[in-house]
Amino acid sequence: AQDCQVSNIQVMQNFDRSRYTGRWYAVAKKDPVGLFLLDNVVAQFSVDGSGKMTATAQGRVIILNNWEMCANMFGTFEDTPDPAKFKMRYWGAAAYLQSGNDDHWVIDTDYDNYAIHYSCREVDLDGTCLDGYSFIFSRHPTGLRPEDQKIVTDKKKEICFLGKYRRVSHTGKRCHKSI
Ligand code: FEN
Repeated sequence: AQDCQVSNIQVMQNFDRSRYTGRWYAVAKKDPVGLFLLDNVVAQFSVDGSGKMTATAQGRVIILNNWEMCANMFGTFEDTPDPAKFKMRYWGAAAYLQSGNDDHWVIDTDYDNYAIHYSCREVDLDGTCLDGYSFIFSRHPTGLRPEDQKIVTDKKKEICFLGKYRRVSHTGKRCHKSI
């Protein structure tokens, strides 16, 4: 059922950004090429008075000379005709963190337990994704509920990233308060 064409990827129907607000723990991630967040990734989504979505993310990074740092990232979202597809401008609180402008698609969520995010940075000549990243989010710091795992596995397959994820640990040097 999947041809791995980025343009054919199904996203969340009738995405409701207000139900998506609040804290999400990254439980797994597929990394892009280049610099990224290592582990202990937590995102916090908000919707402001005018309905615009914004988010912050914290995560651990290791910079030159094996310095462990907590990266504080910020994102603002530009709407598109599809309510589940956004353009995200992002930047870091510290100057050494890379900034950019990525697609930000919500593939699936039940709002209360799990969410699957997808971003393709570079589409190949054949229409598949050459460089992209994805987060599996949970509302629970302990991970996904067993009943959500099959849904998530099926969606990983649909976005052609199955087998490319690493678990995101939330142990050791934590970058956010109260888990
Ligand atoms: C997302 C949803 C919530 C808001 C935001 C999200 C995306 C975050 C991104 C982070 C990128 C981090 C980078 C780190 C970096 C989707 C969770 C904003 C896209 C680019 C290093 C590592 C090592 C070094 C320098 C910098 O720059 N890391 O020496």
